[in-house]
Amino acid sequence: MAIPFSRTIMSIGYNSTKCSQLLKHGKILLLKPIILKQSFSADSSQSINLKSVKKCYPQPTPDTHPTLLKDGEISPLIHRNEYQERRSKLMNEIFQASDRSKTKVVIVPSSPKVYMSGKIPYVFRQDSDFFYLTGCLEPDAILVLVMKPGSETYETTLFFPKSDQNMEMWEGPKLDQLFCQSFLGIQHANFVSEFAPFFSSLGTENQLNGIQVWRDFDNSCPIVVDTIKKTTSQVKDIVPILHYLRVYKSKAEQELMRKTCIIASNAVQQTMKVTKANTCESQLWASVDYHSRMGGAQYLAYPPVIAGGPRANTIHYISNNQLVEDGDMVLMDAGCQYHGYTSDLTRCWPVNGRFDRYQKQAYEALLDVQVSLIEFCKQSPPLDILFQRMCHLLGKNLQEIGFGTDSTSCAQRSQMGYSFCPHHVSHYLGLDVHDTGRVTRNIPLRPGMVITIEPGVYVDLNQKNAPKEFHGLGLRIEDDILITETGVEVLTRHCPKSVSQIEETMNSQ
Ligand SMILES: [Mn+2]
Repeated sequence: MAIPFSRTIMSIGYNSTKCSQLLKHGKILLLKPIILKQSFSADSSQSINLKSVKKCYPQPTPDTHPTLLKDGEISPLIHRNEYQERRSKLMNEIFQASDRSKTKVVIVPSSPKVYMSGKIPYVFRQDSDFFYLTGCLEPDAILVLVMKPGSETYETTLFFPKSDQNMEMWEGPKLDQLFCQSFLGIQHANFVSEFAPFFSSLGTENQLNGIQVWRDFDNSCPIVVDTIKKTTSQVKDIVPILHYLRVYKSKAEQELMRKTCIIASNAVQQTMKVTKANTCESQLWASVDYHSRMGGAQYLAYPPVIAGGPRANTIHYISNNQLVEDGDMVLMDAGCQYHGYTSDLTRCWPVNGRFDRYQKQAYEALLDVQVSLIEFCKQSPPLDILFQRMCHLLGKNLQEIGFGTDSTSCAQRSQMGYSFCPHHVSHYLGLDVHDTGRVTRNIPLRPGMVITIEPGVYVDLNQKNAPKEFHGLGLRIEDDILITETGVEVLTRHCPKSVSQIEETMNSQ
């Protein structure tokens, strides 16, 4: 999914001193052992045999889903210890960034349940920051981490909604204290109704101005906002720190990213094969959705863009309700979500299975840019430098196939590249499609980051700067890239990309 270029400008503008400090913290995290610990041993929670006392759980466990989860895992491939480590890393950052004489309180709510009408809920999607810290899939809960002055440990509490027999009859098992402590490895668990009294008691104990609150500003959970407003005005945003942790993927997360990219690559490839003239874009949507779910994904990560012919010039075209025609190209931008982790892939192919001369020329000019940029990632450029390079390379390649004029200068070529691709060429990828949006795009790429590389070329029907044979053509090629110690790994490499691979796929059974 392409991201508007204007957001990049905003991210450059975002307090660069603060960003470099955070980056420094990011480096510390990678090099320095974690000093803070949750103030109880994870082993103590494991001594309770959940299986012996409880048969129904609100989310998959190794008992109920042994093919999905190994012992100790809260979500596929992510062990309870990794979730605890993430919380400790976060508190380590807070410890270093705040006044040590104050009680530090970190509050991260889950997503609320949202209804489309009456009692009909939307498909629930967990808040990415809350999921990153807990692995918990339930709505309307609140995670609270408290560190007292002078202490090098912290206490963890999960507040969860009270349920009853009637609610569980309709909606299934809900969170309870035993599940929070034994399965999620959270130290204390209590009802959401106890959140406000708990918070007030911290104030009484330490005097109101003795509390430093760090809240998730991206999640305006009313209970949290109202409670804090009444108690203290010293509130900071936890999101930038969390995003700097999330931007580096652990080994387990890298494996999940591999998996989600393989599923999406296959789903797009299968959809190429069923494309023919007069297929509706919505049917191609159904195909990519079907193959993603059959491949193990839970659902598509975002409304896909499936655009036949000139509709590809609408960058976020998601109506997907027209027929694709013989002689046109189709652009598909789709990705799936695999146990929280998203892929983001774009391919273009000719509806009739053969590129014509001009489609091939423009496609190969763009592909050359995309491949060069992936190679350039080995030099660890920031995303914004990748964008500048894209403008230059795209302008040069387009000039070679007749765009602009022969006298177009080097600077004008970059400007021309930008005019034909007005969106950014890259964003971070992970739990969110446009992942860790509070991390600037002007820091060098480092091992563990996952990014997209997605140059495009959009030639509208009235474009004066392009030969008329290209008018109406809209193309984008997008891969997902893991930055490794030795270079790059193209996670979506299994999806056909060259002209010959695409034609071969479309003309095989
Ligand atoms: Mn994208």
